[in-house]
Amino acid sequence: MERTLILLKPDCVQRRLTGRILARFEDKGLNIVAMKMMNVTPELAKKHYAEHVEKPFYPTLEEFITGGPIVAAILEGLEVIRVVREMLGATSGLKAAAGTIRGDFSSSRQMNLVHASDGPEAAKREIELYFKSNEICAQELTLRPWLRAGDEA
Ligand code: FUP
Repeated sequence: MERTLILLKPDCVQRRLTGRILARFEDKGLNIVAMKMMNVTPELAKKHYAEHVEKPFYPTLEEFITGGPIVAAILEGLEVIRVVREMLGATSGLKAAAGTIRGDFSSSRQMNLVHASDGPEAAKREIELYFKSNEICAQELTLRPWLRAGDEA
């Protein structure tokens, strides 16, 4: 079982898409094991986007991600890191395939609604950046036997 960090970014919250987008992850059968609304500070933004801090687009990216509240959550499921990235689609909403979250709801490269960890190392680092261990509510859903077969781990 794998975990990934998602951020419903300020555009998602402002456009009142939070519920609809969380519903897509719930519909898929993923487990929400932690979730909170919060503000991203410039310090947190620089840690989160460490690989982009020196890039020309970083100042507007920081302005955007700190510009309003976000909803951070940890999703759990089999191969969840890849599954969630595929559900989001390509980084730019203009390039993301129809049927993906960005393809259906975004027409922007920056305002692409949702962040998701892009690999196991990023997931570990980002989960620790946004959540303390006592904020994670590990749980086994009662409908688990109806989501996948017992031998699917
Ligand atoms: P992703 O992994 O899909 O979130 O995308 P990246 O790590 O490549 O980029 C991180 C964020 O920077 C994206 F959400 C979009 C933003 N970005 C820009 O604003 N301008 C760019 O030219 C590239 C990325």
